[in-house]
Amino acid sequence: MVERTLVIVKPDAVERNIATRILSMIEASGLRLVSIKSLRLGKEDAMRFYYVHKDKNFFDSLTTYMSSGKVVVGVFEGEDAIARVRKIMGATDPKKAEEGTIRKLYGLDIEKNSIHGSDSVESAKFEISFFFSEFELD
Ligand code: IDP
Ligand code: MG
Repeated sequence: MVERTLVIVKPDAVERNIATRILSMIEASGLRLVSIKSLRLGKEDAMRFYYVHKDKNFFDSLTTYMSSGKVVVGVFEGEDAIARVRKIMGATDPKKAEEGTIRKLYGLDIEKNSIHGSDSVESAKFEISFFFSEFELD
């Protein structure tokens, strides 16, 4: 199925000037970059975005971190885009991520793991519309 997925290059990676290097790895896999922008989330925005994790013990730290600096958000499209991006990202904890994945290469720790990618069709829909309006998604 042709899908769209939302990617966030997280503050740790933007700060180290490796945002486009990371996005290039996804483009190189054949997925099409539909839309892209750079912005800084407020704490409240980050809390809304990560609402599913509101009861986790890392929620406060995660949302503080995600609002600590600029992020680059992008939408990628292609056959099975959601799973393909998750595969290129690697496991949540960089220490457990496969060789050659973005998190293995660039992630600093389980929180500052350089990239977010949607995990389902439903979350992709919510996450894409969180950041992008219809006229940015042609
Ligand atoms: P995912 O990003 O691989 O889908 P999730 O479990 O959805 O992982 O967690 C969302 C984000 O929350 C992670 O990418 C990471 O930044 C942070 N996170 C997840 N687990 C932990 C943890 O145990 N400690 C600190 N931060 C965490
Ligand atoms: Mg997740």
